[in-house]
Amino acid sequence: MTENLLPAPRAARALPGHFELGARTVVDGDATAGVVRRALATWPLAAGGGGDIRVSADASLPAEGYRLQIGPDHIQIAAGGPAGAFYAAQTLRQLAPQDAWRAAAAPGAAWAIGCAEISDEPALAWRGAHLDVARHFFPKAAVLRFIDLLAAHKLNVLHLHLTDDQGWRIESRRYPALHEIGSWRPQTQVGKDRTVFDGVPHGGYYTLADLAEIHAYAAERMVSVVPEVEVPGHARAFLAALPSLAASPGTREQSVACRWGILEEIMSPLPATLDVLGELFGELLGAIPAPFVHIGGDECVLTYWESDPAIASYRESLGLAGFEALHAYFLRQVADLLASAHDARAIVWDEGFTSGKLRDDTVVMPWHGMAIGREAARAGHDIVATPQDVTYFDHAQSADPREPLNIGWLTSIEDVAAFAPLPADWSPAEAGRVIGAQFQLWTEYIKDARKLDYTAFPRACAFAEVAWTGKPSPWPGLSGRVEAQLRRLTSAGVEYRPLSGAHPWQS
Ligand code: TNX
Repeated sequence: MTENLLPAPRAARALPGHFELGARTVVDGDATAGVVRRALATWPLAAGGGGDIRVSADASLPAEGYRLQIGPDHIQIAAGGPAGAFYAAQTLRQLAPQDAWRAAAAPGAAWAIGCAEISDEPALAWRGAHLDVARHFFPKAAVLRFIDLLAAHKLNVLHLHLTDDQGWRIESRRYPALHEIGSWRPQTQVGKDRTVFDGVPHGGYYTLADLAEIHAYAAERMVSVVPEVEVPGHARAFLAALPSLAASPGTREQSVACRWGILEEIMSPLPATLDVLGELFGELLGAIPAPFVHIGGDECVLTYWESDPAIASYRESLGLAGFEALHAYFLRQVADLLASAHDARAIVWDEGFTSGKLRDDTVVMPWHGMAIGREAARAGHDIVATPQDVTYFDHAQSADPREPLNIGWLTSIEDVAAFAPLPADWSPAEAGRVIGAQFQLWTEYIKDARKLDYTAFPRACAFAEVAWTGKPSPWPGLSGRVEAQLRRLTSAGVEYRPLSGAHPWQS
């Protein structure tokens, strides 16, 4: 039923009759047909069915746009490009019975798909999900499954937060200490108490081959991977492996962090750090040839810069007024390096923008709120809307005492549905800087894939609607379509939070 599609298409009209989709259905057409054929090959099609699906490129449509005409004997897909064809296939799967979301076919009949005419395209180019694999490591299989779920929601960016104080998750052939020492910690803080630890080692990292595989798997599903390497702060794991690159050496902790929060240890901004980062980006971007690379820049305590004589005189030699300006200068250098060596654009959290002048093409993620995003947009930066009050899914889903341990606050699905990534009072020039929106999954309190399911869904369903349509989709109107999507996720085996609240075993 077209009214159960999520995200909602631009225009849809149900028609009489139905098409029978099954193993005997043939996919043909031009080069874009391959995308649809590959998608169908992963579906649990029942024996039987028939008819054909004709796919063709239509240059008058945007790359991610498509037109889907379902008749009783033929399905016609016109796609702006491979992404459009892929999204047409996702829509088709949502129009099938919920068993279409299983991994293999239960014995049964071909799927009856109601005849319809749909024309669709996204409002926002960047429809992202951020996953912190540093605080807790998520094995490759969990990441691949997450990519499948993003693609099913027509989301197209996976921002992987690969490094932080508590873990470095990237193999380095040049500096193996990074994955040997930086990828694990002996124990982890228990709950919110920073003085109590569980005594259980935690760790893991992706080899460069794993990262290349994640990138390729995502690309087949029209998802771009944006790797993040945090500089210069949130770097305890990096500095545990490469202690000579720390500011104020000798005065600080020299181990992978076991507790959460803002820690003082920070990379030195001297050229030696940039040289090493340059080599590491070479390795990383060899595996993931990403056009955007996130370099963090958030929550930096600059005390160890101030107390380090070499860094203080470096700042003076550059004629920079203060250490904040040096922070911006350092981010600018990393961004220059990415641009010159890899033709990649840097992304920073908003502290990068408030600390001083960035490279003009640096993208800002305004996590402190849309007001900061607006300032960055006015200053000429592209932004991806990431305000923590609505896009931080590590916040509690409800005030119900049954909610499992979370970082606090409250971000309900209603809040997500009401989110306006293009605020009504922004000028067209300001709104034109919003390249998209993204939800965040920080994993201090998300230890495994089951809790990840619970935390991500169903808020990600509401988010997908907002990101695809570019505007709020008030909850009462959206709820029926989210319920339909949750039936599909049930078939897919996703352990989401039921709309009525946590199951006893999820609390
Ligand atoms: C702030 S958002 C952080 C993260 C934490 C998160 C928890 C940002 C750029 N920094 O390091 O995980 O809050 O919500």
